[in-house]
Amino acid sequence: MKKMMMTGNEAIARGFYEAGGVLASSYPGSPTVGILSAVNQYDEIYSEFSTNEKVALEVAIGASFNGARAMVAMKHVGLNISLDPLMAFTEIPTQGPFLLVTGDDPGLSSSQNEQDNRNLGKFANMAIVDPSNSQEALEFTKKALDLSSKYNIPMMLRITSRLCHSRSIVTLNDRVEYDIPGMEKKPEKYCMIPSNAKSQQTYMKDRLEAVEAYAYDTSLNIYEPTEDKGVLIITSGLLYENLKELDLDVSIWKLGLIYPISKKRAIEITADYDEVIVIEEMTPFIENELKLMGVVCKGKEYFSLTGELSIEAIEKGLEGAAVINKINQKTIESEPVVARHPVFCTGCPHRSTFDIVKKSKADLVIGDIGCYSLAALPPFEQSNSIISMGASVGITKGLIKSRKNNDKPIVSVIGDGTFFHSGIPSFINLLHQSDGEENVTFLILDNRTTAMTGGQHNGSSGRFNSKNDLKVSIKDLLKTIGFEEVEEINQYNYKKAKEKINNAIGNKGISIFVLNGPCALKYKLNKPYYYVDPTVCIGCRNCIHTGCPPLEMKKYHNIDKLKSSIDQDMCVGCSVCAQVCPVNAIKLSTELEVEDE
Ligand SMILES: Cc1ncc(C[n+]2csc(CCOP(=O)(O)OP(=O)(O)O)c2C)c(N)n1
Ligand code: SF4
Ligand code: SF4
Ligand code: SF4
Repeated sequence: MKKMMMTGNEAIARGFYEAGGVLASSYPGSPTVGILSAVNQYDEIYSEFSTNEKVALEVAIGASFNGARAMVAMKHVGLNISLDPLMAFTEIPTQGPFLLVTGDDPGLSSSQNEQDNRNLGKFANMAIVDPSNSQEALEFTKKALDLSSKYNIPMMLRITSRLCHSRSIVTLNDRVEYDIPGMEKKPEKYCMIPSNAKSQQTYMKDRLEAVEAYAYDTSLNIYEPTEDKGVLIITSGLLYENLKELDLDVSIWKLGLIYPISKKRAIEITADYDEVIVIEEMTPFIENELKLMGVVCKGKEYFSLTGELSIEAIEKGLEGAAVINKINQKTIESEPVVARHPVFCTGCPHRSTFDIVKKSKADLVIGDIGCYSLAALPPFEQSNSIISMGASVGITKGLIKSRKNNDKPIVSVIGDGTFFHSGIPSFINLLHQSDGEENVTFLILDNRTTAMTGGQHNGSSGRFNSKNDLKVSIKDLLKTIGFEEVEEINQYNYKKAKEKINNAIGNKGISIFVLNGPCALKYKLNKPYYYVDPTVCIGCRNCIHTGCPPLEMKKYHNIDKLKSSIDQDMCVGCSVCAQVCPVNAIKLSTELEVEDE
């Protein structure tokens, strides 16, 4: 049998392939973005990054209605915007096996919040599996689809960031094909009007009870008893692997199916022990489930409600619970990680925008989610709020409609990806709402990609999916919606962009600019480099304050004062530093070559 090293994300993709998956949809977001990229290699599966998570979910629902095996994957917060269709869909007995993969992010490695979607899975009456390694990610994907098929229940596979990205060996199997029966013509089942929906409530309860009965001796859960019946640890997911690293002589009940848990089995197993400790990240989900069953256990008394539970954190928690002294322990010490501050890439188009905004008279800058969120950090520090994708426009409206000193200028920022994801309704909500007294400058940063999540295509990329070309002009769209004045600006033309943005900030009314510098990384900006003439440089550091990585102050031979310099191997020639220099000390290398000749 073939074996391969795979990340958790790749293993889920493989599991879906082997399980006869037909359609996989997603919206990019860490940590699950890699699932769809991996699914893409399997020709048997139709896959798409949809416009947002709600649309992705709806596409997967359509395939499931058709009787096909469907999967939708999203980051944890994506589930929030999908919740409306999800809550109605999960009431319906599942036709085609359906799997929702949620990527939770304990420790917020790349998210605006920590959110434990096990609670949302339960809230939506789904059964939930929680794999511990890549092999389980593959197997649980297949098993979840089988359970969905057997019990007509929509399944959730919950995975966390570290497992999505870490690699371990998986065994591969062949794909199994299933018939696709087509959508049943049963409006009483699929039309969720009150009279139809009422009966589904009982059905949801029944099918969860059936899965709970299955959970009694499921192979998804592993019970590892030891001789000593002092302590039982109950855990799931990657934490099981972390716990095993401690090499403790202690009984473990590892749950793979974390909801519903078999009450009968939980009571039977825990009854043998003096003490039951639950180890889980974020909320006390398993702990509360057990307590509802009457099982006496402890968990969050010893383990943090926030962040990842590393091997050290588990060890510390078990020490706090006075468990670790009762058992022989092996301390693992991990290397400290050196923190690096995130910055815009070399030549990033967002750099000039925020340099302009920083030097402007803007009173507030309302940010949004994308690479441009980095503007909240040094050297720019230009964001007064960042909440969730697409929220900036609505928040801006709330501010202007509730302010007395309304003429204080606001700059409101949104990227193209975020505009298409959820910004459009907010712009419509703003239409014809201006009394001319407010002062808002909207900057739509159209870098023609969804850059922060790895450069996926979106409506303005010019290639929306692998088959069809699509280039939605944000300017034309906003004009069609009804905004009369929308202007495009080239962000790399710093001086012109600065003049227009400052002019808008200096005047009342709503101004909308689409700033259209392509993402330097995705579109591989690579122009002749710039260099600093130290004899002209006055050391003012204007260029340094743009934060472009090739720039640094250095000591030149025979010059006392520190002067700026550019690492020519790194510079991609965007010209922004040259344009902010007050004395034209930064010059284009091609000119240098001409001079040399
Ligand atoms: C609801 C939700 N889904 C997905 C994400 C992950 N995510 C972070 S930024 C981003 C898109 C950013 O694209 P864009 O607005 O074009 O900005 P860019 O990164 O290109 O500058 C996405 C999808 C998220 N934060 N929230
Ligand atoms: S990925 Fe693109 S948009 Fe993001 S920081 Fe880099 S150049 Fe800028
Ligand atoms: S020209 Fe200046 S700002 Fe642009 S990439 Fe080179 S060093 Fe950075
Ligand atoms: S902006 Fe110009 S003068 Fe100022 S430090 Fe940079 S190169 Fe020197």
